[in-house]
Amino acid sequence: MKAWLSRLSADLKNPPASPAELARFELDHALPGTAYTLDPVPALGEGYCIRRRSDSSVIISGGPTGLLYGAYALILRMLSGEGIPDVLESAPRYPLRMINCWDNADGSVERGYSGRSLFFEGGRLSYDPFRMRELGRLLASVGLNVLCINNVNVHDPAQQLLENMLPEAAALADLFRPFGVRLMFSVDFSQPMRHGVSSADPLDPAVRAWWKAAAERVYQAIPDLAGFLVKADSEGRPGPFTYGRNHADGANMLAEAVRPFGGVIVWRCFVYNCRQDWRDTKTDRPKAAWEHYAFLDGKFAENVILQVKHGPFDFQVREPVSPLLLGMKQTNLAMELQLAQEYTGHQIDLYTMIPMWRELFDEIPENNIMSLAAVSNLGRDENYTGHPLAAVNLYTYGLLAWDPAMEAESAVSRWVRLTYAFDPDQERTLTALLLSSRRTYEKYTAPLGIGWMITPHDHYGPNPSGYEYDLWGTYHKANRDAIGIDRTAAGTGFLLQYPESLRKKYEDPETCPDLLLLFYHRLPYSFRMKDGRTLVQRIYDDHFEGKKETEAMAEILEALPFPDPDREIILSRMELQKRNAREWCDIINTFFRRLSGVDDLHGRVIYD
Ligand code: GCW
Repeated sequence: MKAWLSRLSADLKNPPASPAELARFELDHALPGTAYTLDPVPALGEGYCIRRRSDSSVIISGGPTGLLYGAYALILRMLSGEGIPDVLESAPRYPLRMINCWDNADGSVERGYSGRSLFFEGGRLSYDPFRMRELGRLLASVGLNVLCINNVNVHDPAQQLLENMLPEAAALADLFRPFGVRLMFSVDFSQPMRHGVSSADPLDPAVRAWWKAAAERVYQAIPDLAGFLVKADSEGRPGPFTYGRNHADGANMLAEAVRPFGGVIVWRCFVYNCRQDWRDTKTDRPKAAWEHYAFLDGKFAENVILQVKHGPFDFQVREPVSPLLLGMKQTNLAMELQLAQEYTGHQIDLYTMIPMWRELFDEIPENNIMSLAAVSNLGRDENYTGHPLAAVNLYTYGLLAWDPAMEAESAVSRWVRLTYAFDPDQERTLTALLLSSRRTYEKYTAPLGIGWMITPHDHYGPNPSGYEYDLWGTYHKANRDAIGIDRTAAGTGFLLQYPESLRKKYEDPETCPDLLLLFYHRLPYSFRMKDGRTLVQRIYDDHFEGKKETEAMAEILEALPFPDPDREIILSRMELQKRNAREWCDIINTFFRRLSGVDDLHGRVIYD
């Protein structure tokens, strides 16, 4: 079973070429016997309006892609048994709803847990056109409209996307076009230097000319390319800093090159010192993005979008919202999420993300961000997401990118209904399990917002001090009395980057939410939590609970009637998750008991 896709029955061997014709094609196959009219209203753009008439036929009005989105909305609601109200009007909140693939030209996928790349193999584009259409359908059915196909770390020969690989990339764009999905490419900031230009300095006229010519060539081949995605001056990637320029200089130079063609530059803000000395207590990595970008607010061209990871660190299980997403009012911002479960269980452990995303959206004012991006969890595996239940993250991401007010429970239960033919009790059981899975994972891994107690590099399984004496700026500084870094004004001052209301809430350990305590504060193990428990007891309790909940989840999954091959994959991965939860629980608890010398109040087993 391929997520909700199996509910769409039209054969994609030779689908129509335009979104509106595709809408008709999908409707005729998925809802035979339903009388409908497609009513093109260009002004509705990507939006649609579905109205039921008295004779129970329906009329779908919409712009060119709106008709397709309306068709999918109708089909999926009917097939899930949800049905439609008399009038259903909808339009996406964000114009760009992006998927960022970290696929390399050699066919590997950075942080990929679903098999090899869907697009590349052996240094060239290599794809199955049928699967590309299926992927187009998968994305369009939840309203996603931009697909960046290559890794932000642009390794050789991925630069060729702008050159030798361009004709094949144009053919790929043709496959996605009927689905309203536009391609995007990650580009290497130093690319002109491969062509005899002596620098990549954004203010050098030769560099500017090179990018203009490159953009012209690329847009001639793919006129609707969404634009370029750039990781610059980050983790060894080239960028404007080499030339004493700032990131507005760099981004605006590229923006000028793509502007005539309606393209955008999505510029990532994941910039920090990844060669920090652990002895250095002045540098505090979460402060980095703000320090690099906040002072440039208002200096970026109109077609630049700064893409900011949702938290100030890097996709940890729990982080506060990045202050940059709250602070840059004169700049187009995109929030970057990560569907790939890099730190969150490698698509082995269950981790449904929408409860976490809800917390983020509830913290960010409505108008602060204009686009969303998510790192892909897709790959060449038959089911696309490795773990069949990881597809819930792609589906709910699409729903949220369309409507950020979407409620977690209804989004997840819709996915369950579309994916499995369960009875209502089973549906509720699986929905509840998925919704609780993030909290469970959080409980058995690094405690209370401290992050980073994961095995270095690979990022699966526990290693409490694996990053402690390393150069990535991710330290917990646990000693026999206390743990954490003081990020208040009295400490590193990170909290000063927040608006006052949030700063106030977080700066006092008494008002700071428990689950973020160790992100902001250095606290003794004897610190009293709001419910009276000590910090260290809370850590023990969470870990024992996380392990127990995982065992309970395994029993629940075993009892649900998943079809094959899902059942086999789900149950075998659950065995691995149980082992992982046990390992985390025992190692983290042992780590804290050895340091603190404090026993568990309830006498449970913690190792010496
Ligand atoms: O956390 C790091 C990941 C890298 C990734 C980087 C980024 C694509 O471990 O694999 O590189 O983030 O987001 O650029």
